[in-house]
Amino acid sequence: MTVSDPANNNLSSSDPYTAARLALDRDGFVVLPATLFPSFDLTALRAAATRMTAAARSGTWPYIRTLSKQFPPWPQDASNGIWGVQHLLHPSNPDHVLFAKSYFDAELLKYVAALIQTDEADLTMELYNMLVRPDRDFELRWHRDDIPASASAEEELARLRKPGYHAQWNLALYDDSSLVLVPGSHRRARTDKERAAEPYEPHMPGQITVHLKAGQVAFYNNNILHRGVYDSQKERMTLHGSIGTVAAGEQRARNVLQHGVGEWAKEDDFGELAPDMKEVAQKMRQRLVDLGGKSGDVGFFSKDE
Ligand SMILES: O=C(O)CCC(=O)C(=O)O
Repeated sequence: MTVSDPANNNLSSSDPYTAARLALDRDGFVVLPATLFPSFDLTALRAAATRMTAAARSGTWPYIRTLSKQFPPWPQDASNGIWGVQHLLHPSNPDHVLFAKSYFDAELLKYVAALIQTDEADLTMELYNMLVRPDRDFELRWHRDDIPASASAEEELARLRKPGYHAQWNLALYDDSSLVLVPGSHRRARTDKERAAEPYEPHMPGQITVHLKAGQVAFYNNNILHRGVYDSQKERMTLHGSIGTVAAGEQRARNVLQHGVGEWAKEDDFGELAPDMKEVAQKMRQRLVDLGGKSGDVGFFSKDE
C-alpha cells in the first residue's frame, strides 16, 4: 500500500512506516492520513478539547501557554489570552484518560518507534499539550526548538547531526494551517538570507504552510526552521505531542522537563486504560520519571522569550 494524501504529500515507499521515516528524514516533516488512526475518536476528543480550552481561558486550568510568550515558562495568568493548553495527561484533568488513549494509541506508537528507529520497549512518555486559537492574532518567530538563534553555523550543524531521540507531532482536531516551515532546513545550517531575515519574516525562501485536515497527523523535526502563524478567528484545537526514547540524554531532558511534566507524571497511574495500553503507558511514564531523576534541575531553553 502506498500512503497518499492530497495535502503536502511526500510519501514514496510502499511500506508505510519506512515511507514516513524517509519523508521525515528528507523533508523534516511528514503528513499521515487520518485513515491510519481509526481509533482516534474525533468527536469525543473535540468535546474534551473544548472543555479544557474553556477551563484554560477562564483561569480554572492553570497550565497554559500565554500571549505573547513563545517559550516556557509561561505565567499561570490567562488575562492576556492563551495560545496553548498544557498537560492533557495530568491526572487532575477529568478527560485525561481520553487523551491518553490517543497518546498511547498502538498504531501511533508504531509510527513513533519507526520514525526514531527505536524499539517500542524503549519509548519514553514526554509531552502532550494542545495548541489553540489565540485570543488575538499571534505569531511565533522563526526558530528551531532546541538551537538558539545566536548559534554559529558550526554549532547549528553539530546539533543537527546528532539524533533527535524523539518524535513530535500535531494531530489536528479541526483543519489547521498554522505551522509554517522550510522543508529540508533540519539538515543544514541557516543560509545567509535566513540568518539575516526578520524574526517574523512572512516570506522566507522555500517556506511552506503545512495544511492539516481534521484527523491528520503531521510529524516534524523540532529543529527544522519553523514558526506558527495563528488566526484568532479560526478554531484551532491541535494535539501537540512528543515521545522519546531511553537513549536521549540531558539535552532532551531539558526540552521536555522545562514544561513541568516531571512534577506530576509520578501521580498518573493510567489505571482506567485497557490492560494492554495501561501496561505500555505505565512503562513509558516510568522511563520519563527515571529521566527526570537522572537529570536534576534542567533549566529552560529560552526563559525570557
Ligand atoms: O503551532 C505550531 O504548530 C507550532 C508550535 C511551535 O513552533 C512551538 O511550540 O515551538
